[in-house]
Amino acid sequence: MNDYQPSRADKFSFGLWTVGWQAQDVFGGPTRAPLDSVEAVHRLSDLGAAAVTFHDDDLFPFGSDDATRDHLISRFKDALKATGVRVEMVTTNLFSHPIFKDGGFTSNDRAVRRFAIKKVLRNIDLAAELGAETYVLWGGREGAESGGAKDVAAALDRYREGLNLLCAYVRDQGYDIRFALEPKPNEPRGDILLPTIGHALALISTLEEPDRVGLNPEVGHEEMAGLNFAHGIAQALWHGKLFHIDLNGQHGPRFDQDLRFGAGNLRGAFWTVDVLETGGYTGYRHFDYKPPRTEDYDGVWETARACMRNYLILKERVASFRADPEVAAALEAARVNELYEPTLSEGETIESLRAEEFDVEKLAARGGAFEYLDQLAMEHLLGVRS
Ligand SMILES: [Mn+2]
Repeated sequence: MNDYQPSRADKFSFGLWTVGWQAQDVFGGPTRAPLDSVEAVHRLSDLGAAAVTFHDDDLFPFGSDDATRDHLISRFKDALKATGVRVEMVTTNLFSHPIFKDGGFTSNDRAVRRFAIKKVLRNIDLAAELGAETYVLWGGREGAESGGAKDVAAALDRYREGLNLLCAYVRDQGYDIRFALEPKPNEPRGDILLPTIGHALALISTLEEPDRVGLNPEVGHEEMAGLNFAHGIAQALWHGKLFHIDLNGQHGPRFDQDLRFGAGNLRGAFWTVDVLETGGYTGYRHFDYKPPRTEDYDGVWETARACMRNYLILKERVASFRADPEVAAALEAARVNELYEPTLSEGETIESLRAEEFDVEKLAARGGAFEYLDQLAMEHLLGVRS
């Protein structure tokens, strides 16, 4: 009997800002007291997480003097050492302080852009010191509310310039760090630059060192735009660009809900786990969610436990779907395997294809047999087949 108890080998990871979110929102102040990063590390370790991640400002307040910063980093390191929890990813807060109200890398104000890059560089040094292999860039404030305020082409020039600078810095320092861009369509800005996986992939292809930069897609961010997350990460994997992932839950197009993983679009979560477990992703299963405002800290730890438990339950359900002989037959009937065959045979010329006669009516009349296959998936997800 699977007890869905996570172990370090499952590579579950949490942002300090997730369990540490004090639950302030647009309409009201915090409902929870601040959470000490040291306690977060210990509690997540007890629950079975393997790693934590953070923004610079999660660990030491914006503007901390060096002594305060060093002290807070030092006690955090002690907690890592005591628990065996590691830091796998680090990121920069370029969105909370008012200086970033028009963005960091793409602010119209050149001095703000220079300050933003300086802030990232200092935190990359810390990321390298802590052994993080991924550095995430979420440009939540890179965008606009109105048409005339942002020249998008110029903003993309500056975005690219910033990324090229960071890549050169990491190369020159010899750091073993890759960057991962996190797309989001809107919120906090009215319209954010690099709104989807596809937009971000296109920008990466124009960089001086594209191999150093990939993606950190987030479930809710794609689903806010009505997109299919499993398809998005499958394409990112196909490009060799799924460097990291943010797992959470979302109920379709609306504000960013940041629910625990498995809540919201459950069928989407099933196919997401299917892609991660069968598509060759070897990175951390990172949760970026917000325990709802209704919860006290008992509720917070329950959501963290549930993120990992839901992942392991879905992993088991996906494995049972993939191992079912009836599913294998249904995949065959749905011609899913035929898609692996190249459309032209080896050595075949386009002339033989042009010479071929097709029975169009017969081909058009063929059923796909996709619904039976999908029903089998649903029944595995619902736990009535094993
Ligand atoms: Mn995220």
